Amino acid sequence: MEDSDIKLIALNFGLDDIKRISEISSGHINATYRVDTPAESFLLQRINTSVFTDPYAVMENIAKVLDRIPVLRLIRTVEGGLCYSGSSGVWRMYNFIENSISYERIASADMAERMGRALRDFHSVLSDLDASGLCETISRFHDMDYRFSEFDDAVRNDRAGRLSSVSDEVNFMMDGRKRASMLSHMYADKALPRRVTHNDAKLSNVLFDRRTGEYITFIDLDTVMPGTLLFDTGDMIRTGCSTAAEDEADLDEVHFSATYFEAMLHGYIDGNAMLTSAEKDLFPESGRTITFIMALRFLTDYLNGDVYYRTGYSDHNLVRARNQIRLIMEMDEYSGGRV
Ligand code: ADP
Ligand code: GN1
Ligand code: MG
Repeated sequence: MEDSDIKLIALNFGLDDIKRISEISSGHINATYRVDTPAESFLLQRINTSVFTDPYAVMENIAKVLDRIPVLRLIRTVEGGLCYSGSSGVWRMYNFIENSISYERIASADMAERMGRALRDFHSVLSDLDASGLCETISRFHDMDYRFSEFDDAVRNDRAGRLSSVSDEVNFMMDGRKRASMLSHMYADKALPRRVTHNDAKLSNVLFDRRTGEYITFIDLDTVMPGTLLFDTGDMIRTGCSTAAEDEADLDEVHFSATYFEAMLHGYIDGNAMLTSAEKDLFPESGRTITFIMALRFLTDYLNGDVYYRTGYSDHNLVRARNQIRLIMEMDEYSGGRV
């Protein structure tokens, strides 16, 4: 979008003296801009309304959660609303957290432990928020039966004519269905506690302090809703225990780091009073499950012709899917295939 369009949108949040606008393109879903004024900086985001079909419900959820996370603030519109809706879409604004940085890969065991603590503290601060007071912003988001039905549909229709080139990956998904569905079935059967969870708890959705390395906060709260905390530990393990970014094309770079895993788990469990033993026992499996669901979703999007995730080049979703499949294999090698 042109700077002049962004300036018009920012006016609705009371900003009329903008010095600089810079796009941040790391996320896969929303459009994000840093907006600098002489006094302070802001984060302006267009909510992807194809993905979040009820953006007002998303904003209501986020406002409830941010009541407990003071470092991240929603900037209200001049009319007092949680977002601005116009011909260019639905927009929201946060304070820009200065001296912060997000990462695609963990760089040390210390950092892995801090990631674990970031998730522990996020869960803990929301632990007494009533999950039934939050709406489900994307229905059946982590429901493996739903994800497989979308995958089956993509295979059946082969809309982009890509099926014949990915038969190994498709077979890997089909063969792994039963084990990958276990957690989602346990959650549906109420064998796991229903809690307020992030549901997109990947490493790049954590801001760290550039100067101290300490974590600042989880961001990207669009999918905060009821869930099992294993969906979050799973995403933390998926992104924090891989030695490569999620879209690293050189699969020889993709390994599961036992050192990061141990450090991350220590950070998450240390002083954590809310965990049941069933939850603790399933930590390793949660990493495998969420890595599997991502492989499935990336492959589904590849088969559908790249209609969901933002992609940077034509095989991007396939590279991501292959990367996640390799990570599952590496996890299995580490665990000896145990469930
Ligand atoms: P998406 O939903 O598309 O993933 P995110 O909300 O994760 O978008 O934001 C994209 C990136 O913008 C983040 O990875 C982070 O680097 C940066 N970012 C987001 N919110 C803030 C903030 N309040 N302050 C500073 N940087 C932010
Ligand atoms: C998307 O918005 P972003 O980039 O943080 C996706 C997640 C996936 C992730 C994979 C709403 O997250 O579910 O885990 O990409 N978000 C949505 O990197 O689908
Ligand atoms: Mg994000």
